[in-house]
Amino acid sequence: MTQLSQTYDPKSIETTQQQKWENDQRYKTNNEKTDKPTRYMLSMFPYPSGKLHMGHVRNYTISDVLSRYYRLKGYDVMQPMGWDAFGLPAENAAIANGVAPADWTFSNIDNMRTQLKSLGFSIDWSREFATCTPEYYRWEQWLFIQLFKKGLVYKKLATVNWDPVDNTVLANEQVVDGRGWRSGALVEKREIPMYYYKITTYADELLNDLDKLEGHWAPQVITMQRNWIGRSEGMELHFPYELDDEQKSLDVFTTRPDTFMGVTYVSIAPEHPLATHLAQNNSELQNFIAECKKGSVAEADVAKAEKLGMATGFFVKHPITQKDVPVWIANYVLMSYGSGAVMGVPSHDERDFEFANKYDIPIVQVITNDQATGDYDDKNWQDWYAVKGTCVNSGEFDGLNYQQVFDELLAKLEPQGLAKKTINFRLRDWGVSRQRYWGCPIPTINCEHCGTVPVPESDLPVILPTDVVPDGRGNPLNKMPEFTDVNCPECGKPAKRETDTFDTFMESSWYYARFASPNYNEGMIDKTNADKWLPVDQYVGGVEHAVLHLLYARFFHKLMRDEGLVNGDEPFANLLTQGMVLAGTFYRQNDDGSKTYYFAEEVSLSADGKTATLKADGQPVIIGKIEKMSKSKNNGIDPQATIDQYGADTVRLYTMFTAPADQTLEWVDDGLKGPFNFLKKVWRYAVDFNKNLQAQGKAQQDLVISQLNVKNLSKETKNLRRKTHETIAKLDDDLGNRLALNTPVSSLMELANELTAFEVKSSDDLLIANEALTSLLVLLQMFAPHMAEVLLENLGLNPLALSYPSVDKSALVQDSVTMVVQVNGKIRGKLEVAPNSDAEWLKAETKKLDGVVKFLTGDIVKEIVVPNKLVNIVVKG
Ligand code: ANZ
Ligand code: ZN
Repeated sequence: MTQLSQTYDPKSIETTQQQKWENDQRYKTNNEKTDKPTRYMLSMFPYPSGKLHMGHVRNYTISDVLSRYYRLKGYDVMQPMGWDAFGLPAENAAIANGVAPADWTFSNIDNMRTQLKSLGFSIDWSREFATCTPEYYRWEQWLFIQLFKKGLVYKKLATVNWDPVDNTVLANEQVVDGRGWRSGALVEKREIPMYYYKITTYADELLNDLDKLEGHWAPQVITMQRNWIGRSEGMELHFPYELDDEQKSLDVFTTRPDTFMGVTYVSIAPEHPLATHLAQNNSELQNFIAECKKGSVAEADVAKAEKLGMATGFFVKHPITQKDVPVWIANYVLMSYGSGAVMGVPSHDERDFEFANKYDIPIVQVITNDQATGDYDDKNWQDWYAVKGTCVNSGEFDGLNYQQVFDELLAKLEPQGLAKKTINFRLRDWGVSRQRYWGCPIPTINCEHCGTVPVPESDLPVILPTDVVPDGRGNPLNKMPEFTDVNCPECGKPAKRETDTFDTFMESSWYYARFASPNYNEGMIDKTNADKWLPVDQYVGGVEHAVLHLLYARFFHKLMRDEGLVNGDEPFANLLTQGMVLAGTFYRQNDDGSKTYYFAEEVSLSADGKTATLKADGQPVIIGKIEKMSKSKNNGIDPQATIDQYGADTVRLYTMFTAPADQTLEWVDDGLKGPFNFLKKVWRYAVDFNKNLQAQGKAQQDLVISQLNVKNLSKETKNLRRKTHETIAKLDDDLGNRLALNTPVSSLMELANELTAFEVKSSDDLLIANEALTSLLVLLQMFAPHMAEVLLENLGLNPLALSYPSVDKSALVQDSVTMVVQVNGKIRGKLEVAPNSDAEWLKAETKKLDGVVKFLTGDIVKEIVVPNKLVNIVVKG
């Protein structure tokens, strides 16, 4: 056997190891039915942007450590990888560089695959797929057609951002300050037909099934799901009015019918039919409505926008007081929520309050409660607004609480058709049409005679042409008759193929299920394999995907379940949302208010780290905040450069060790030295250890622990043995139960410290040191798989035959513990005693110690015993 060098050189081992794993298909999933338990480990698959970033490294290392853990524990593990390959960046790159999105995407995939492989992840690469291939997206088209037939997909008009210069629809993020990002033209709103998935049909189930997620889930993720679905119980109330001699009523949705008597106006959305009607002969209202239609269509922007309104001069009747209530058109009322109309209660609703103050609308307090102190006025009204209490200034409802008013109103108004109990969801149906080239073609044909006709299943897939370079002026598919011109499948006459493509959230909504049978040609999912692997046991990804992506995937799972493709109600049993990777920033303030950011390596820090200068000119730069790594802040650390410098094992170890997986990780370049030195130390020790063994003519089979007489071991030897088994038990609990990935690394470091300080004095000692070393290396395989495996093999062990070490409980028992003895909080001695010794006995023994006696100079006022740790005597005088 060739001797390993004493110095740890990751470059010389890592690629060799990776090659070896690839050659013997080490991490290929066992798909046969076995009696082993299975574990499906999945990290959110990447968008192939071209390069890995540190967020990826952290994400995939987490799932890799856990995958390796379950492999050691004897599970059949599946850890796949693929590419979320459709999306806007490819089109933008095409516009910038004139390359076809397909070429750009596939060459990025090649780069990133190489990078991922250089990190030594135990991925089953035979399952790899990119979502932009027809083999994948055809099943998305197939499912669309099934849902279309079932009525779970429908078409309706929707408002989009329209760039009148480039003649193209813009995504919300392509609208910058109300203008098209490329043309700079003022963006307009346009109504175009789009396809919708009826996710609202599943709203109740999506909400209720959150209770089934009993595994590891961050509570805020569940809350975000709940809020996004946004179930509100409330009441629909009608305000009667007369228009053109017709009796009608304006209905509003409210969650606070108890504030009904505080209504001082009613506001309607600019798109509300009543608004349209009232504006017919009123140019001022028409202009105002047109004004409201400008700007972004994103709901978040609507919420932030300044509240604008205009009185219509029209009145409706309050059904209880019979008084006239003015109708306003307001930009903060969404047409898509409730009935597109709101009863304005400025005294108890924040938005109404802002609106009423702006337009001098009366504010009448109608709720009082004991929690709020002082009198109700403009300044402290917030104390009241969210709180349910008792009605005041409310006529017949005075003194009643929320529920009582609710019931009274219903009893009174429902028989007249003026009130109804309702439930509203904030969740909207999912608009899936995008006017983009680089996406999955929507499989429909538009026929003048037959309308929308789905592409027959036998004609699937509708293949997206890939030799196309978009120029930013509309969807290039529209200029390709070879794509658009078809005969209608129903009447046979000439028709046009749909050129819209799916929202790219679609591909990421079911990839987790496809991984179970990635090459299956007979259908979307092969049920047998899906049953073996689903649900995903552990999903890992960024919290930014814990709202929409998660919701859509949960929705798709239910759709596929109802299609008979998968079992179970939920796609993911556990979700670990990892924290962001942050780094420090350095910048200079420019005259125009902008900032110029510098890379950390361009800057020198003062000794105390409080000031910094630019190396280039020696002039000061400002030390900015520690922020998420990003291109715009020049604070991204390139994983490749770090791997080249330290090796993948150190990078993996560092990303796991530096912070708990679900918290932010503050990247400090110097921080890599700690884990690197630790690996060097283990390397050196293991190489020396093996040399010594060989010198003694010993091999692993001569070092069998069962031959040992444990009772005769020295205290030091017992301590090392205990440390070994404590570490084995600790990691098992950390990784298997607590999902803690940072503390295992410190435990391994502690074990390595004890081992390297341990002196081998007897053959028994050698057995114990060997046990400690091999356990350390087996466990270290999860974090630093390359070097650990090389060292294990060097010791003559077969890595394929190794499993998670078992804990010898008897090794955990301590014969004695060392307790610290203090007087008035200062250490004055030590006691070597049996574990869990009696407290009274301990107090007595303490007072016999020479080191202690001389400090017992006054009255003993208190004696504190912390079991197995400490005795503290408090003296006074
Ligand atoms: C009167 C009121 C008084 C309200 C009060 C709240 C507090 P959630 O809980 O999100 O369902 N609302 C109803 N339809 C709306 C629309 N289309 N656009 C904007 N706001 C609308 O919110 C329900 C509340 O949002 C409703 O209850 C209504 O204001 C407003 F002290 O009615 B409330
Ligand atoms: Zn037709």
